[in-house]
Amino acid sequence: STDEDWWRTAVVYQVYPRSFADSDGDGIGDLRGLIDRLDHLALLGVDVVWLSPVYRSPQDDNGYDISDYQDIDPTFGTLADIDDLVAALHERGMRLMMDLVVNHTSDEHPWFVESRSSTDNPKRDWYWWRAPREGMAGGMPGAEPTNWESFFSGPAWEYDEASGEYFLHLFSRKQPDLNWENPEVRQAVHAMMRWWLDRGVDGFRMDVINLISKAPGLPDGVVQASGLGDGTPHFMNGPRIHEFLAEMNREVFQGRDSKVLTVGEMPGATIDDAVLYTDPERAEVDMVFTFEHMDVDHAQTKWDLVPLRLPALKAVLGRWQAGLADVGWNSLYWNNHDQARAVSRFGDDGAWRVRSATLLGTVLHLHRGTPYVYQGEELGMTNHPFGGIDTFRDIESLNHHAQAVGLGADPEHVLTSLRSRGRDNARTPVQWDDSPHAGFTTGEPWLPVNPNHNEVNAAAAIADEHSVFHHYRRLIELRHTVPVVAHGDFTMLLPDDEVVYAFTRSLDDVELLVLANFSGRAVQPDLDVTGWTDAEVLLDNVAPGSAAFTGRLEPWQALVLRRS
Ligand code: ISL
Repeated sequence: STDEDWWRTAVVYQVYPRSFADSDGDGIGDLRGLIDRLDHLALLGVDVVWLSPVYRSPQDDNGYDISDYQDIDPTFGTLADIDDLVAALHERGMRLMMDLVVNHTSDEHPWFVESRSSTDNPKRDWYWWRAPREGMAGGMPGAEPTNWESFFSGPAWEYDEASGEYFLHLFSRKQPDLNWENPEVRQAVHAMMRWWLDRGVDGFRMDVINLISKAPGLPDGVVQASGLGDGTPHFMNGPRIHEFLAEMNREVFQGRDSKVLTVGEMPGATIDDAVLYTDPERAEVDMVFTFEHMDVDHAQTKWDLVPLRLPALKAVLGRWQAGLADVGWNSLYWNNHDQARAVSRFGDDGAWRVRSATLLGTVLHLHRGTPYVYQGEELGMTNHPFGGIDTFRDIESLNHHAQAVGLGADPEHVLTSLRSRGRDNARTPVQWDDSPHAGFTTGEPWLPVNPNHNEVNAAAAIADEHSVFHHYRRLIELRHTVPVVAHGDFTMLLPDDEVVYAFTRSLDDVELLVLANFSGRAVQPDLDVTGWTDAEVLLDNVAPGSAAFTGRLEPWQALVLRRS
């Protein structure tokens, strides 16, 4: 692979700084805490750190509401700490990818403060301001300019008494949407991005970037069970999105000394969209985060739980592998700061925690694309045993609970979904050791540490060669050293099997067979295994490890076989 293509063999590690490591005892993670723990990441072997937002922010959505793009929130540290982080990462051969949150700002950002100050302020048009619906008084229920529902429950419009107009917020009311139709907005964002690259950062993860182009006229959406409209057809992959991304690429990334790594977070992007977004010839972004595989275990909304059916998961991931085989590139993830812990969601976080966590890692990391590891995933961290609503902190969960209970839902039922799918599951502190707050902080952690940290922690995992940590370390090493893992063709096998996830990878004369048993009982995969029973076992998550494949898989066993 060429210099320009280094990222095709890379593995990215996501740090959610609030929950990673706290250096000053205030109970909230910070940049110094991260810098002090970089040896953990170097030992794991990752190439890139994606850092969730550390910019100045009122923290309404834990930093995804930014009030100054060119400063660090005092909770996390200073610009000097970022410079130190970049230097410390580069020293260890790793790179830094910043979170770029430019669909919206905080309502406390000076741009919005000015925009709100009067209808003829020069920045008025930097956001989406609209009069109340014809013939209705502003602030009355139903007077919102469109019927769109916010991602965080309730209407996507907030009434501003002073000017008698509404502003659009697809997320919380403290996250007003920027108006990308206005060229000054785009230029201001580009300038800010260049400033970060000049400072030494290596890439951007772009928050909900496929929502930045809204359909002119802002049409109403189809009314949902909530009584509000689904606006997504009018702002997901909107009319000017490709133009905006190509322009950004031209204005910010081209002509730089080293390649800037980019990944677009894109809810609602189809494979066809993703081919366009990630076609290198079109020069938009390197890869996108799809949400399709995150939707397989829920019904209408993420809160309507349905059990995982393995064929549905395989169908989605298999289609993305095939769809981006010739043009474009996949990103691969089970976890991030918005999702429940994968081992609790798709594995068995009880008796088979280590087995199922290592199985999930094996399946994901043997796909073609760039794998992302979310902090704690490499330790097999699990969902947290949340209690009542007062134990949750996340605005998405709190708003959903208030709305659903307000509409008459059974509170216990709502809590069951929150406990299983709430974003706080991903946000409990990283478990470093078995000390009282798991070595995360000397103070009171902002969200409690999972009680299982006595058993599940980094110190214990590093000391145990059969741990989830060392399995992930081996997976990352395979991607770096075995070309078929990064570059080989992908073929899904047994699409209808409810229990076995099986596929091959091939490059030149080398072929891999990956077999994974998603169940707690031994199985015989329904495959013709001729030619595989004497293949080399490249990786096995069952200690002490198979000498050869016998045709049978142990509970939650995952095997990688190689022949040439
Ligand atoms: O979490 C979600 C579904 O499980 C989504 O509603 C989520 O908000 C969406 O995926 C967008 O996420 C990103 O933008 C949000 C922020 O709250 C998330 O943390 C971020 O990843 C608004 O900036």
